[in-house]
Amino acid sequence: MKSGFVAVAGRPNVGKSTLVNALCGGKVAIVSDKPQTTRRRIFGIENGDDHQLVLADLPGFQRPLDALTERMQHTVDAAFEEVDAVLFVLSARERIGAGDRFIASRVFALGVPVVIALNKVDRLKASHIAEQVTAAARLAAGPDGRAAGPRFKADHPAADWLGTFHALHPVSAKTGDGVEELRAELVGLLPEGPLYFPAEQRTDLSVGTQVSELIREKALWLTRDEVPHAISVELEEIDDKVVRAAILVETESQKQIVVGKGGAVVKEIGTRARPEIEALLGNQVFLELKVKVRPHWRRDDAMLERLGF
Ligand SMILES: Nc1nc2c(ncn2[C@@H]2O[C@H](COP(=O)(O)OP(=O)(O)O)[C@@H](O)[C@H]2O)c(=O)[nH]1
Ligand SMILES: [Mg+2]
Repeated sequence: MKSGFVAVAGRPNVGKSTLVNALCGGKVAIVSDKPQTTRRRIFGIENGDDHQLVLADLPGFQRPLDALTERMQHTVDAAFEEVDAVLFVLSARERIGAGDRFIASRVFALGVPVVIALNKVDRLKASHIAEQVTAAARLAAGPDGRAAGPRFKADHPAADWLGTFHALHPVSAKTGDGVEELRAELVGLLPEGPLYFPAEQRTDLSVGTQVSELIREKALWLTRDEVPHAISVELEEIDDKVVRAAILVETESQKQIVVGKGGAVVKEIGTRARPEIEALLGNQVFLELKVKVRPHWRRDDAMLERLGF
């Protein structure tokens, strides 16, 4: 049995969560076009006959601005302490630049193999993909052109690895192109080990947290500017018939946006979330959503504890 943990690193919006879902063969992490969609560490678990691959989807590296982002950054630092490999995700659709180099400097210093996934190659010209592969490979070299010095745990199965990154895979998390090969690559890096989670489990999040996250995902897609950052979801009741949840925002004007004209926005959030919640729970539910103002919840330690951060 091979088993182990792979941390997923990369700039916001490069498709880390989408890729974790694709690698796990089902939705474990919510996805949106807004930064800071991923607020907590989520394990996506992929089980094979001979392996268990645990992917840690993470908030992006960021400068802490408030109690929430400070907790998020602490989660990221802790997650990188004990991993067997890192999956470093880049977007082929954007210029590979300073933000990627900053993350490269962190992941190449960890001393574990780094697999680069060049994501979003769907509908891109082959010549453009080739250029981006070259730019991605260059990330492994320091400013003086020398390799960015990986240190290796001597007893690691890939200890004879000589390059600066272990492998580079062009993929599309959206279409699934290249995902199978990437999964095999990651599994190949895992050491012999036990089952860390029951073999039928696909994530470590509780059902309640998964439900809250699905509601938050729909709210993120339907709002913009500063509103997505201010949204959190608190589950108030869940049983086999009813799900009651509060969408928390920080100000009265944000509340108006999330409620919408005549309640249209919050109604749409419910309409989009309910089928996915029902699929998760395996039965039909009555979904009741309220929008509540909780000033400064992002700075409120007691509130953050309640929300599970
Ligand atoms: N075209 C394309 N879009 C993608 C792909 N993977 C992710 N996306 C989109 O990129 C955005 C950010 O995705 P997400 O997984 O939340 O990124 P994260 O912040 O790195 O976790 C979403 O709008 C996704 O639908 C891909 O392979 N191709
Ligand atoms: Mg994410």
